[in-house]
Amino acid sequence: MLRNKLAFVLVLLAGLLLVGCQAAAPAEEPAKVYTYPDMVVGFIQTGSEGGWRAANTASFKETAEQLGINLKFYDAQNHMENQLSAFRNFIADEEVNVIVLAALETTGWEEVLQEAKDAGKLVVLEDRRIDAPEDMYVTYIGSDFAEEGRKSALEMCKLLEGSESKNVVELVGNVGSSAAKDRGQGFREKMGECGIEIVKSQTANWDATEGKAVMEAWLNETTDIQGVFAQNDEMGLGAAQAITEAGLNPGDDIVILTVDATAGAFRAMIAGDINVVVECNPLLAPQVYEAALKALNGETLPKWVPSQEGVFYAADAETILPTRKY
Ligand code: GYE
Repeated sequence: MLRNKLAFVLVLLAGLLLVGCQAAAPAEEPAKVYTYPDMVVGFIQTGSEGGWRAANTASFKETAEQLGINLKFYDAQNHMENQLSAFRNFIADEEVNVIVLAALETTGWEEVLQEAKDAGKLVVLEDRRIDAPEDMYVTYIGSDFAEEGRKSALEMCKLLEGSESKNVVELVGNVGSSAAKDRGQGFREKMGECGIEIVKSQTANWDATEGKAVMEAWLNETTDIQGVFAQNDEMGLGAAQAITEAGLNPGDDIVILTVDATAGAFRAMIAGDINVVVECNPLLAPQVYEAALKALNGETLPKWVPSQEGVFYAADAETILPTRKY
């Protein structure tokens, strides 16, 4: 009898204790569900080096406005040190919860990425990939630049079909960037399929004026050039000017292939100066903001979401240009 009473008291005590603890333990705060207006994005842009970049910047500014995102935009004017100091400023900015980076170069990021991680800032890469461990950033949203290079070589093969020699000159983007490295590597992977030889290769920093100057210098040395592989539209437009001023016909005596597909390249295709354009999509903001919001709400994302892109030909340029957004 006594034993039963004792057992009952013990059970009662245990029960009270449990209730007591639960009453004492504060109910766990439900996790905050972030919405776009909760996002404060520190955006580090490369600079403003041409049509593609202008479209990319506009995509981020306009989409942030539409979604009610607080965007702190920084233009690094194509200086890596500016990007690094802006990155640290955004880490120190308590308001900022997401840092978006368009990296000028692939290397030099691990230290600041670790600082961002320690400070609880999410980092999303847009446009350009970097060489850093994947666990140091949420995801990379951008193009398959190597694939753009491979496509460019195969299209150049078609343009030079039947040509006795296939001497191609390459106008390269800014040294150290993933876009320049990967496009060049992709082109070299496929150029052997039709015996293309890269006889000259030099950076023109994505710039029309520099593209013109570099092409002028090459044409002063030799006119035994059958094709130009310009890693972006602006450099190709500069090369076309130099070819014209050398008394040759761009798009005919020397074929030109560019990458990006901005409106300027379409107009040059219509004018007959450029033959083929490989697309690179700059309108990445909606995907980037969506990814950042998912990550803020605790979702794990694939590390790379490649953009879908096409190839455009001079013959179709007039019809397609009116449909283009940039
Ligand atoms: O091709 C060029 C720009 O990173 C994909 O940068 C981008 C490149 C683009 O300056 O026009």
